[in-house]
Amino acid sequence: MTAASSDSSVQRAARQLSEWIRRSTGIAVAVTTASSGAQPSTIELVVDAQSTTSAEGYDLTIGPRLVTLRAATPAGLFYATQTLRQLLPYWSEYEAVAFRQPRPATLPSVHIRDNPRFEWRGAMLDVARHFFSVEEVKRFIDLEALHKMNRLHLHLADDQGWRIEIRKWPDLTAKGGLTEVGATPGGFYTQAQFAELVSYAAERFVTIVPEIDMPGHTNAALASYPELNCNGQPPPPFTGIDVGFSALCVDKEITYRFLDDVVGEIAGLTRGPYFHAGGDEVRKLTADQYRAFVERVQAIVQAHGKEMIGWDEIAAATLAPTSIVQHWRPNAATAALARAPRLVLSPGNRAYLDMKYDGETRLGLDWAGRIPVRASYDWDPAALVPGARAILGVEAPLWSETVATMRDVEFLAMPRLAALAEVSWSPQAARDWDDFSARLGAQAPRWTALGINFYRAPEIPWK
Ligand code: TNX
Repeated sequence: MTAASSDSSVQRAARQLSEWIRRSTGIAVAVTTASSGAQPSTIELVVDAQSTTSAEGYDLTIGPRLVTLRAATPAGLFYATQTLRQLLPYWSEYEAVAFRQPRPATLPSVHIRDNPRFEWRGAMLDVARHFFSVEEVKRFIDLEALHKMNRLHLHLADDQGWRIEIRKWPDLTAKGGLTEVGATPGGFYTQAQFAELVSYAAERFVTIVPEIDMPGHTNAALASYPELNCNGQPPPPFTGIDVGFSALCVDKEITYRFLDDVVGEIAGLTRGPYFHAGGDEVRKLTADQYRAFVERVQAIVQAHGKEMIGWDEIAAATLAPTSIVQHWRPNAATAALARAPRLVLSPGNRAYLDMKYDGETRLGLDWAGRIPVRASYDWDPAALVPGARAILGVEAPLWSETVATMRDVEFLAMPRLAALAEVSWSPQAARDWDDFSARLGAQAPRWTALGINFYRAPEIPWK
């Protein structure tokens, strides 16, 4: 019997746990909301505000007669269930197996006290260069949840496509959503579909961070609405992979009415506090134009009740205390980054999931170098930007110029997503490459059961 708190997300986590147990042992475990009073043969999920763990931490105790998961918040309990999941046999991941006879599964007797190092444990999926369906994004969220990650940054607009319905500007998707890299058909999320993604993510304690990249990376918007262009002429759709050639017309007032509508509609669809305004790779504006634009957009984002996040170029502007700089250029000036009010670290040469593993990787780019699994694991976020004011955490971006299917996504993300999840969760002193690579290798049967197309990096002792 699984006794759970009546909180709906805890109930959901308990039902999922019961399902994993049924799959692995054939035993049906009832989920109740009663407090068991530590009855034997019970798995207890307890939200305990007095718990000494941090907000997202948990205690997991597996004893001879009782299993207890205890956390200060439902999020912490959710992470406890993910850890228990990993202690169950790998075949608990097979959805379509039904044992006729109950099969024993043995859990180790353990006490685990676990707390995350960083509050931002993210991944980014670029759905603009290649579009990914709602079902595919859900699968990506599942990969994050398995690794106790809690931010999904969606790159929703770029030169090649606009991927979210904006009711006041319907041509953004009617025209700007049609294509993608390689001129294959694109796509977009209706507001209802986007809301469904927000809920699906929230049920797994993942906050969606929506990004509309601006003022550059905007060809899809410029092609959809002539009036957004300085010369009133819409450019043709773009299906290549160059960057830096497009920019909104920063001197026209309509640009800011447009952005106010876009930020407003998207802010209304998200539950998290963030709006990502891009800001990278602008080659068409002067430094003064760029700074003034970022500061104006920051005010729009704040007026809609959100905190602005932007790529590291925005550090050149005057930023509000709540604004977040996302470090990406390996050679970005660290002095400017250190002044950022808050920082998320995505160094291209460590955290970019779209970099090739090595010279033999068919997918991916290599502008920031090649990133074997060890390079994605073996670094200390605290040492990256000397004097940084506040490091929120780490995010692993997956740009999709070369990535068109979920199988491609999985190949580049796994196993590096697991490595970066550990970089953002575990204290530096507890991390060791040899230990990690052995634990990583042990995931192979589970990942295979989950149908994940992971890269069997030759240096990992895969089981
Ligand atoms: C740089 S990272 C970009 C993206 C590309 C990516 C490819 C960043 C803020 N800008 O536009 O997709 O490199 O790795």
